[in-house]
Amino acid sequence: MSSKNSDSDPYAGSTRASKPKDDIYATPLGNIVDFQFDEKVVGVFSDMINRSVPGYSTIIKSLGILAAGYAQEDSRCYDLGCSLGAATLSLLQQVKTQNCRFVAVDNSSAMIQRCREHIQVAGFDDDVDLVCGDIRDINIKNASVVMMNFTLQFVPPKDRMSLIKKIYQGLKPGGVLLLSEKISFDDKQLDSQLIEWYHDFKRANGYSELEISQKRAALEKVMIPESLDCHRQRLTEAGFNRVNQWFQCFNFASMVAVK
Ligand code: GEK
Repeated sequence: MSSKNSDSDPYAGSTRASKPKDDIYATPLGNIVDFQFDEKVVGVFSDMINRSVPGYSTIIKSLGILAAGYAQEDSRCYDLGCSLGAATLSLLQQVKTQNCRFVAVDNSSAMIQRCREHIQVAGFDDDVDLVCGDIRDINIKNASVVMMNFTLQFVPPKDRMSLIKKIYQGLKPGGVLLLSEKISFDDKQLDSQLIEWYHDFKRANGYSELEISQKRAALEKVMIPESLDCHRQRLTEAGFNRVNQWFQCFNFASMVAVK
């Protein structure tokens, strides 16, 4: 895999590289509807995720570096819940293994459309299969790398075990699942403290109290965080040999699970 885009910005070169500001929750909304990855969100997504996920750009860059150590010849690398393709682009820039096929999946057609533009502008369209579909329904096979970068938290908890088992089955021996999630803490005091620090992070990034509270209400039923212990137990029960946490900033964590 040749590195066609050496810039640290995964979307560098894209005509859509500018980041329109996320002001979706800046004015009072009478009725707060459940959060959706629709056209409106897609238009501001790059700004939204960079200002809302602590360590996001570090995680994206690190995913490429980690994946490069696990990608196997003649295998597939999956990005489940790819959004605009930031993690896929990081892998495309870092993975040098021969005959790797990249599969990026998202169930938001608006995301997939914009992701396609980013992949094309970066010159990687021949290397990536873009799938608009639910990650609970797709087949995973011959995989050496599977990424779920802040996606599992949007899958209903009752479906998470079967999804993790499916990923495990689709991975080759020595393959890896790279999982990032917002996390909760069983200790209520600690949980509240981490949420408060996280809100401080959002304030420092320019979000108002109104934006923070309205977004929180919109996500309440849609994004369900779990504890690190819960993730570890599920991954181990699914069969993963080694589970390690490699990153945490406030209540956001990244794990690596090896088959
Ligand atoms: C990144 N990984 O930039 N099937 C397919 N896609 C889904 C599903 C599902 N069941 N549920 C949610 N999504 C990205 C960021 S964002 C995280 C991931 C966030 C998709 C959804 O459409 C969205 O694009 C993505 O998962 C979650 O590294 O916004 O906090």
